[in-house]
Amino acid sequence: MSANVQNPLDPFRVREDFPILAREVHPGVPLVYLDSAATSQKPARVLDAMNAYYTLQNANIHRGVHTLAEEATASYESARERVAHFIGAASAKEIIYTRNTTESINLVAQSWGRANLKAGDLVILTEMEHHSNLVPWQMLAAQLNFRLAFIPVTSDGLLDLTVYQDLLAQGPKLVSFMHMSNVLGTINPAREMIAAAHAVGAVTLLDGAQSVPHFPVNVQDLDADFLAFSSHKMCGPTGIGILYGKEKLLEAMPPFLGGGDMIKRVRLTGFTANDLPHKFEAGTPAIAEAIGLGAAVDYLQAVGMDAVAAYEHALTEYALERLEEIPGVWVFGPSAEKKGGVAAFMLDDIHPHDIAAILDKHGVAVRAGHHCAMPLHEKFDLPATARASFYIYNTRDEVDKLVHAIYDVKKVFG
Ligand code: C6P
Repeated sequence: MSANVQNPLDPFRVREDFPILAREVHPGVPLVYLDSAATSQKPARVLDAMNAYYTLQNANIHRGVHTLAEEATASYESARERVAHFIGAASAKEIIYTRNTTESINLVAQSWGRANLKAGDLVILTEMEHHSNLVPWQMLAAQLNFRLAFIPVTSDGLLDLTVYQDLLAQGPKLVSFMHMSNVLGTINPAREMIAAAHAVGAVTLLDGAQSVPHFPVNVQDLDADFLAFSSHKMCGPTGIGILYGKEKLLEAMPPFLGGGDMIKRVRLTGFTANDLPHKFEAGTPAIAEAIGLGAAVDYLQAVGMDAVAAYEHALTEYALERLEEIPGVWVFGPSAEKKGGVAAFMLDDIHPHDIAAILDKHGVAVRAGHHCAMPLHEKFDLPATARASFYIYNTRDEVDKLVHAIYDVKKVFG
């Protein structure tokens, strides 16, 4: 049940914790899972924790005084404490459970945004954002009439921070950006960008969907006002995400969704909102998923986030070296030292969907498409890319299999 603790990380020992990695995807063809940026695989300890909840504790939370309800509530809240500790939050009150990163960002837009943004205001985003950090602001801007401005992406896949400085001089109310790009792999200088935003009085939202699973992220060190991330990309289940917010900001924000659990008192004429964090958690939440997330956090902490980051960095360096050896391969984004474990690539003029379909015959799972970053692809005039993404259970041998399979794609297309 326990994580294979090690430092440095040994991927072969890690792999033993993930039952799915033992399967074949076609007869005699083992799975080479290179799609963890879309969703990670889950270790047995996460599956076991969720199964144990349903088998032994299943009850609704915060409502009953019976033993099962008390145990389920304790498990649910204990997971929140562990998530708070994992990202260095000052208190578990600052951890709001949502459904995913997307909902976390929508919560900030609909609650903080509606209360604080008005016509003529400026919100800064970047050209590399995932649709989750574009569309909620576009929807709100259309209603409230504030302006959106975008930090450009340079040809080498970095944010143009000179333009950022110019935009900051216009006095934005909010700066919302991704910590690590799900396409370019770029790791943005979050601490510096947040400090610069604070210097002009702007609030900051960091999209940590691709950072929190892959390297140590400490909200107090970064001084992030909000941080959004998803359990399913960090060894946990789908259906649960996290919004971290500084207590002072969350206290001042109106509730997002209304209903049970988010209230202290309801009269026919109105209601009094509950205390944090429950004010933002309306209705029966994803209880088993929160418990699974708690187990995922325990797992990653046992492996060690420094070890995770170091291992993935070395593997990504190796993968980029090997990919760039292949004639006709072009990898999108910056060089390895500025990049996390993502390699989005083009191969000759072969459509990425065809690449992905042939790789699948070799058991190699990659994602093909725009990866929910259409504006970024459009900027570079790319209809789509094929993307391999790495996590703690991937090995050099799997990178070699990817490379071998790409040569087969070249062969098929002559
Ligand atoms: N990116 C990918 O394959 P959700 O779907 O809400 O859990 O996460 C949204 C999201 C937000 N920001 C970034 C940087 C992301 O990478 C994602 C999810 C997946 O790249 C699915 S589109």
